[in-house]
This record gives sequence, structure tokens and C-alpha cells, in this order.
Amino acid sequence: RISKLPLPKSYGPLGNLPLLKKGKMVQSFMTLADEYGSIFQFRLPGRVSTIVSDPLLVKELSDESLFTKTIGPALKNVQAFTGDGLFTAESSDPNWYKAHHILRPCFSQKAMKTYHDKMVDITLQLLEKWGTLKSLNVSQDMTRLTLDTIGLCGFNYRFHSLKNDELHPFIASMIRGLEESMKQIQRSSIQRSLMVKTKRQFQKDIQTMFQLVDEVIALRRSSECEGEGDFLSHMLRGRDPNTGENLTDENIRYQIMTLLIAGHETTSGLLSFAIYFLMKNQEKLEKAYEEVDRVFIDDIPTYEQVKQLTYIRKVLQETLRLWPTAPAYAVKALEDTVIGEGIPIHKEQQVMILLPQLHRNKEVWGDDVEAFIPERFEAIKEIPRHAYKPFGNGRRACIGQYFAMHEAALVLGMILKNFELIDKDQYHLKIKEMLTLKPDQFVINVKHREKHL
Ligand code: MNH
Repeated sequence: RISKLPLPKSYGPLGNLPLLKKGKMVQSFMTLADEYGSIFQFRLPGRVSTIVSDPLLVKELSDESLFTKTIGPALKNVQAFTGDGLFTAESSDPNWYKAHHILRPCFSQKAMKTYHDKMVDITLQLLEKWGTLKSLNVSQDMTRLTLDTIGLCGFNYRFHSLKNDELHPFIASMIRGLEESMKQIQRSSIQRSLMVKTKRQFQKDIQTMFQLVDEVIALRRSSECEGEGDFLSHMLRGRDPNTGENLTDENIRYQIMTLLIAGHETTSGLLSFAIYFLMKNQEKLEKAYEEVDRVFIDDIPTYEQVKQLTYIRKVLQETLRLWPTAPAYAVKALEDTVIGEGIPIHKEQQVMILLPQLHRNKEVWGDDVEAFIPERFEAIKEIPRHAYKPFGNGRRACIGQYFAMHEAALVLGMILKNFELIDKDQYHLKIKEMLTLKPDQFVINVKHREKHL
């Protein structure tokens, strides 16, 4: 019986902080879980976390009558720019309920049909760009592509970031902002109070992002009819089903920030990791080529054809198993309770679920957990529901999951239909952590494929 949680080596007032490698918090937690087990405690300055990666414990933590999502340390810092938007609102916040109901219709299967042509539009820009480049940075271009896609589908706004060499100011500020939110966790309070310049930059970046959002809203208000049915039109018109209230202007601003950020960073990482895994697993790559050649018969795929990419979908699921791009989430106990075999969790205590480690459980996946095998998802019914949580849990699960999967399958399909992937530098996977995960400095070549008849 585990009743006392393992606590890794502690360093006085710094607690366990020195055990985290700089910029590698998630990967450090994975190493610690290997050593201390699938539940352990971790002391950061001013707080204690419990870190869980055991499927049976996660099953218990997924019971929404006992536990609910809470805003963990990283998301607390992100709140500086996403406020009470969907992602960073507490479940008990009336604004969460309101926005959830107003935005839900934007993410139904049916709504995906209305985004399809716009997603194709942006993907064609990517193909055109890649056709002319000698060497390309995959993660960067995927970030450009997914930002342009969410901008166009959600807000009828064109960032034009694929057309520019420099990163769009919104992305530059967002990347710095997210990185800073993560770094803040790993600083002691003394360090924090000294970093005046960093704080000023953080505020500046937030203002840059707000400015863009305000521009998007102003543009819409000046041209009433554009963007019919997109996220923004729902937010400007939608009402709470219970109270009949609209979203406030301030809340709409936070929702736009939330959807722009949550709606592209994770999908971008997913596409980059998927390309990485396919490039390193020739036999799986051949199967994916076979499927796109069979299903994508024209240059422009239809909505239905994207839905027929069943192998590509498994590639994406397996990619999210190994590197879930939103790698952790936090829940808290609603009342004093006990999990596992007598581990007490007191009311309000936060528990962090560490997804990449949960997804490497050998009892669930077998001994070859590190191997990239999309075929695992053929028998999807056999995978215990709580052993695989790349989109979170319950009411607070990802609202954009269909959006992400449609976009990722479409883009990956179109890339494979057109290009051969060349691992020119024998890329060695290095992961960049900034709230989300992505391959760092992942540079490849592509070559046009001979057209198959
Ligand atoms: Mn998404 C919540 C992962 C794509 C918008 N998302 C979550 C959560 C995970 C997640 C995990 C739960 C976090 C938590 O419990 O704290 N999301 C992903 C992944 C992808 C993704 C792995 C792509 C791959 N997400 C998207 C897209 C959008 C989006 C695309 C929007 C267009 N996600 C959200 C929003 C929430 C969320 C909004 C918060 C939902 C809520 O709490 O009501």
C-alpha cells in the first residue's frame, strides 16, 4: 500500500527545483517518474504538486464528481493574457459555462465542412512555399500554417504568415509570452522580483497580442456581414442558454486570444512530430503514401476524402501517444478523498497528470512503448479509456479536437501526396518545451514526387 508519496531529493528553500533541467520541465518529470514511480510529490518554491502517470489513478482522477480541472502553475501565468477564456477559466466560473455553450456549435462535425475549403487554401500556400525551398524548418512552417488556418477559419482574418520570412509579430510575442510563462515556474521569488526587464517585455508582448485581437474585432464591426458563422460571429451574437446574457467585450478579447493560441500551437506540434515519426519509420511512411495515393485522387481533396484517411488518422493518434503536444493538465479534489490504495488527497489539492509518461505504460501498450506503431490504434476499443488522454478529460476536454484532427489529416495528406521527405541532416529529435511540445530546429528537404497514375 502506498500511503506516503515518494518525494525526490530536496534542496532547502528551493525544494525540488534543481532537479528540473532548464527548459525541460516535462522531460525532467518523465525521468523522475521513471525513478520515483507513477505517483510522486514535487516541491516548487511556494507549492507542492502531486504528479501522476498511472492509468488506474488517472481513471479515478477522471471522475468529475470527485475531481475537476484546475488552473495549474503554468496556466496561472498564461492567464495574464487569456484571462477567463475557455482554457484558463475555472470550471465553476459562469463565464466558462457561457462561452462553452456559445462556442460549441463552432466545433461540431458539421461545422468542419465550412472550414474545409479555407484549410485547403492555406495548405496550398504551404505546398507552394515548400516547392521552392532547398531546406525548410518544419516546426516553424507548421506554426505559420496552423496560425493562418485558425485566423482564417475562426476570424476570417489573414495573418499571411506563410508568405513572410519573418514570424508574424503576434507569433513572436506569443512564443516569448508562453516561454516566459513556463520559465516563471522555475524561478525562485527572489529571482522573480529582480527580473525587471523580463517583466517589462512580458507586458509588452501581451499588449502586442491584445492589439491584434482588437484589430480583428474592429475589422469585423466595421463590415457587418463578413465571417458568417465563424467563431467571432458566434461570440458577438451568442447568448447564454440560461441567462440570455452576451459575452462581454473583455471576455471576447480573452476568448480570441485563447482560440488563436490553443487553436494552433498544439496542432502545429502534432504535424511536426508526425512528419518526424514518418520520416524515421520508412515502412509506416510507405503505408501512408499508399493511402493518400488511393484516396486523394484529385489535386484538391474533398471533406469526405479527408475523412477516409484512416491510416493517417492512426499516425496522428500514435504521434499524440508518444508526444502529446499539450503534455500535462491539472485537476483538484472537490472534497477530501483517497485514491489508489489509501493515498489521501485533500480538498483543493492539485494533481498533475503527466501525459507522455501515462502514454508509455507497459501494461497497457506492451514492452515496445517507445516504438512508433500506428497499428496499435486498429483495436482502439481495447485501449483503456483512461490510459490515453491527449485531449484531456470530460467537460473540460479539448473543444477543438475535431478541428485539429481534420486539419492535421488534411495537411499531412496533402504534403505526402506532393512530396518526398528527405532527412538531409539525419535529424536527432530534440524537444522544445513551451507549454506545448514541438521538435526543435527540425530542418528537412522535400522533393516533388513523381505523379502516380
Ligand atoms: Mn485543445 C483544451 C489538447 C487543439 C481549443 N486541449 C485542451 C486540453 C487538452 C488539449 C489536453 C485540456 C487541457 C486541460 O485540461 O487543462 N488541443 C489539444 C491538442 C490539440 C488541440 C493535443 C491538437 C493536436 N484545441 C485545439 C484546437 C483548438 C483548441 C485546434 C481550437 C480551435 N483546447 C481548446 C480549448 C480548450 C482546450 C478552447 C479548453 C476547453 C475548456 O476547458 O472548455
